[in-house]
Amino acid sequence: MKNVLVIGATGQIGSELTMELRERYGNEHVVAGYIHGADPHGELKESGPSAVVDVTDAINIECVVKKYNIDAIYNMAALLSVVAESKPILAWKVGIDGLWNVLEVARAYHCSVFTPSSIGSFGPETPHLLTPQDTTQRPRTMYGVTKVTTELLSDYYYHKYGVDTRSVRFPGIISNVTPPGGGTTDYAVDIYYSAVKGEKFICPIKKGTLMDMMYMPDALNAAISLMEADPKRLIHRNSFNIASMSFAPETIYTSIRKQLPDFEMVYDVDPLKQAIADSWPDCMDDSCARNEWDWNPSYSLESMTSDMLIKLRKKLLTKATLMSD
Ligand code: AKB
Repeated sequence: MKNVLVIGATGQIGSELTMELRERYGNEHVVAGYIHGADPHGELKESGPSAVVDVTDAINIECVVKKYNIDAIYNMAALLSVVAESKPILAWKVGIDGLWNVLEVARAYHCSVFTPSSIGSFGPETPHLLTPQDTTQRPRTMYGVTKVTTELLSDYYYHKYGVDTRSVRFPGIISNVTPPGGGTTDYAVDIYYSAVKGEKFICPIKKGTLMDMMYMPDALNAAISLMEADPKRLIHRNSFNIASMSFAPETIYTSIRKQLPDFEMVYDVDPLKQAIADSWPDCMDDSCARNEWDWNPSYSLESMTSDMLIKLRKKLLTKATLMSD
């Protein structure tokens, strides 16, 4: 049986990834790695082992890998695109110095490693429509610089040392569990919270701005399926384009209005977020992922909207009931 360590297990993707891995591999086989101040709570804390894992501390990572006899590491620690622009040195330290530590430990202890890349690894010169798997990657953000470096360093460790590194380029991820923090695509999560709370949504991204997006269950499935894929079929490794839906703000707004006709949205464009969004693909070509490891997403915008609204209503109602007790 595999033993898995998730680094960044209390973050937006890490928290749900840890629970999904526990479901598939057994609770005791999946360690939730977190940093002080972002401790796990509730089910995440109670359902399985957890340990402090600071990605910038190689000895700390090594101790946890040794203690739990880890075979696979999901390295989810990173700063998102907007926050990385205001903290570029920290973004590099966590994203790249951290990755280097993970790869060195993986090399010594024969672990496989998943480290996500992103649509942020592309830049203004990249073809925006059906962005190819192998194409120009000259991002102008620090987030993008760290993601391209992640891809290159991960491939380097595979070719040079045989470390089994794998990665996907995540689109904006939409979820009803842990909110994202500091990303360009966060608006596509925030809009659902405003809709369910009955508040007017102020959209920071301009009408007509297309970006790839994905519902969390598909994102989790992508990461785990790639890690479980037959290595003989993989022509690419770091990193695969994956896509499921691409929309602009007015399209997600219309999708929500079909169920909540009184919901209102106005625009107040954030220039930094808009510049980043404009430099990213409109929609990626994910045929390599489909051919090499059978990637096939389940959710469309409409099915995601239905599920998000049901789950968020329930979540906010439970929260309100708990507060009134
Ligand atoms: C962000 O907006 O920074 C992230 C991403 C697309 O990688 N959600």
